[in-house]
Amino acid sequence: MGILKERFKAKADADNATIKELLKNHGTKKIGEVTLSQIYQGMRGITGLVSETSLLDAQDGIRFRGYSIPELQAKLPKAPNGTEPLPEGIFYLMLVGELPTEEDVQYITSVLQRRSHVPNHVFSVIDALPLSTHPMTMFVTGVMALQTESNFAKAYAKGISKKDYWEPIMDDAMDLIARLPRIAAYIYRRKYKNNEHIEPNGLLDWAGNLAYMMGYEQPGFMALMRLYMTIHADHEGGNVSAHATHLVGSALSDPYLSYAAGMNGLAGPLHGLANQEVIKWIFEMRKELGTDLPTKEQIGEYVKKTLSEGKVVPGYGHAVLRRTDPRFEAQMEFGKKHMPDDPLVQTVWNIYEVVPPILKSLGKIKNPWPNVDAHSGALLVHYGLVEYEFYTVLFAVSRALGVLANLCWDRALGFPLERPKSVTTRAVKLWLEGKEEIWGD
Ligand code: HAX
Repeated sequence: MGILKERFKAKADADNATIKELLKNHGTKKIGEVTLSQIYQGMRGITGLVSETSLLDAQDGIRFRGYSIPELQAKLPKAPNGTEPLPEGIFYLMLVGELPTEEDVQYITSVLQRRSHVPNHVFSVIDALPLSTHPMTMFVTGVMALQTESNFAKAYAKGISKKDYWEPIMDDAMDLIARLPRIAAYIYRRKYKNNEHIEPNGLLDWAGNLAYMMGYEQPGFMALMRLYMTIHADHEGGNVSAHATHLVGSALSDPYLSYAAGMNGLAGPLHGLANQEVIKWIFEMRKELGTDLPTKEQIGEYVKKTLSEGKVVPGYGHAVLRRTDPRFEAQMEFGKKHMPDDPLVQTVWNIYEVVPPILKSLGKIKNPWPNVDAHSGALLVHYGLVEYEFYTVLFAVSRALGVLANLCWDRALGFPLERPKSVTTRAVKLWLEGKEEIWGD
């Protein structure tokens, strides 16, 4: 057993004991009440999941094991001469619950390098798809093809004991994380770079190697990838991608199946696909207005037009946050440092000044502030990554760190099959008339 597994097991044993005690003493305590509006409106605010890796506060933003994004930028180990945290570090933090040392992060990098081989059939499966296929469809198809490699599926077929599930789950999680950059870069080069591929560079860290295999060797882009992969990794348990991965995993579907399910959710425009929608929307605005740097007045008119057509302003709003997303702020800082004069980045900042008051004035939007997706594309375009349909694949590679760390915890803590109760409107009406027995079983 490697050091990562040893540390994880020690923490899991301690946490299992804590949870047992907690449930013994407080298991019947109520944590909230559920209203009829909540069950009809996307279960907002219903506490119904445990997700150990991060916690989202409406005002504070995301905290990973208690650490905010600025704290992590300061405290997580960086690449040699690098300025941004290495995402291997946030994975360690989510998995083990403690900040990693430089050596811990180097260890994760080397484990991921060792596990990164992608079998040929995965590329053949991707190659069988038409070139016009959306990159997220190619990506999830590649992940599904990789499922042949699942340690957990094989161990389960052989009859592994429930108490040992976590170990092959962790092996699958590490293998999958190690292999995703290769799959993502393969899709990028196949679709956009004449099918000319770049072999991995065994000396680079996980995010640096992704940049390298995609064909982006500029130090600025590598730094951006490290930041990007760190800040997109997790956003507590209830968002669509995290929740779907956790839900499917609760049926003991292996990590490949569970992660693919989650990423199908990330591919929706109200979730991760919003990053492509933002740049598409800005490009369309620039085309329509005939300028690369629209004025605030022009942006305001364009926003009103978007709303009048019954569409959302992509990159704005959030189901939980009630402030500017700290992940937006981290990217804004990166922009100020590396490309303050870029007209597209400046347009993103102008949109930030214009959109919130307009959304507020509608009176129905709970959060008029930008989310993570409002900024990411403009930074990528700056380095030449203009193929915006690919952006959600980058998000998916990063999100693997959080949702797969969570799957390890789900199995280590023995969480059961997830199965909430649903109702029909007929049953609700009868219940309101006082006929409660109609709920069924
Ligand atoms: N533009 C226009 N209208 C918006 C809006 C926006 N950006 N955000 C919310 N609204 C509307 C909703 O559509 C809803 O309208 P109706 O009552 O007419 O249906 C109303 O305002 C109330 O919505 P809400 O309660 O404030 O927001 P929700 O929790 O229902 O939805 C969303 C949260 C993120 C889905 C929403 O804000 C949205 O569609 N934003 C644009 C898409 C986007 O940026 N998604 C990425 C979110 C972050 C993420 O997951 N990244 O991966």
